[in-house]
Amino acid sequence: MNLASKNLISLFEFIHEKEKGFPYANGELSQLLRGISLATKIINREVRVAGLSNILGSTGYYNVQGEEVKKLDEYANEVMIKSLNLSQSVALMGSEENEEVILSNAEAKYVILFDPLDGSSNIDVNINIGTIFSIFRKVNENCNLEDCLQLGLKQVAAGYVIYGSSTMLVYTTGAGVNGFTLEPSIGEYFLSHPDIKMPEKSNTFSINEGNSWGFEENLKKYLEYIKIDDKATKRPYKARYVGSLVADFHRTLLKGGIFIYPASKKEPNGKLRLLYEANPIAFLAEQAGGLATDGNKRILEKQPKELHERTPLYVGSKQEIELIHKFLNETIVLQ
Ligand code: AHM
Ligand code: MG
Repeated sequence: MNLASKNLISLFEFIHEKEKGFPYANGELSQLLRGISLATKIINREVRVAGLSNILGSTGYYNVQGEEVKKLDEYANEVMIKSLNLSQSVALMGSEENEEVILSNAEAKYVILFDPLDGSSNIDVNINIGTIFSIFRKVNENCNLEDCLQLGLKQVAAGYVIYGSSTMLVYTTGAGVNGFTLEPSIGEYFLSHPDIKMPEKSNTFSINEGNSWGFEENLKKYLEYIKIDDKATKRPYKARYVGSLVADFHRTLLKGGIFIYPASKKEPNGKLRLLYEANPIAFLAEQAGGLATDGNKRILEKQPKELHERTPLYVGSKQEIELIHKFLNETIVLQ
């Protein structure tokens, strides 16, 4: 890459410009995003050599030097926590890997929730994985769990990093969605996907259909409908399912379509977590012109009750979510 010949905008230049428009901005949010950026570059480095560095395997195993080998998701969690502590910009953290909230800098004004390495079952088979984060302003001076249990609507920023064929950081602060690609040789994220808009309609669907025996009847009817051959409505739809939320959502964000992780007999509340999976993904989807619901209610309006609460998730192109809701509400009856 010839850096000198291009008009490149780094993540930090971009954040700096953005934060000028932020009410109460004092650089703390920039500092927080810097913390995430640093952590994800370190995680990226380990992900890229995962097969070589002997870092894969179960916790408690020892490598040839006799050092304890950590699973990559636990490593990613430690890196996120250390980096965010160093940034001094969060009062409280909640992680998929920690049962309880983690106190950081009591003076800081932000709360962060994150899944340090999502899709971890895909690590061993070299398929895309990611880090997801959701940021709130704290509401209590003595920050506690309640500060994490805010409506998704109150998020001040959210995003993810996808460790894919390239590494990208995609985030929103409520004024559109922007994507940055990591230039690995110099370790900097550059703006590569400005103002991302999700196509309003697209005939791609993404769901683990292996669980369909336990889906509600209306969802089964929808799945039947989208597989019927009909040129006018671009059916049958194309099936795409990676099994990493970040990867399935990233494709849906750029190309459109629908991603569903529904409630089922096996998982009555779905599988995905409201606070650090569904909420940030829903914020990004809406900011890009898409929609996100739990099949009934808008995700961003769900009142969380627990840190690790699960929710069904229907997210994607506006018209695709509207279509599936017609099935779920039984206003379409399949002929
Ligand atoms: P994880 O946080 O333990 O990695 O689990 C979440 C992942 C999501 O990335 C993905 O959408 C989903 O689980 C896939 O689940 P399934 O294997 O049931 O289809
Ligand atoms: Mg996860």
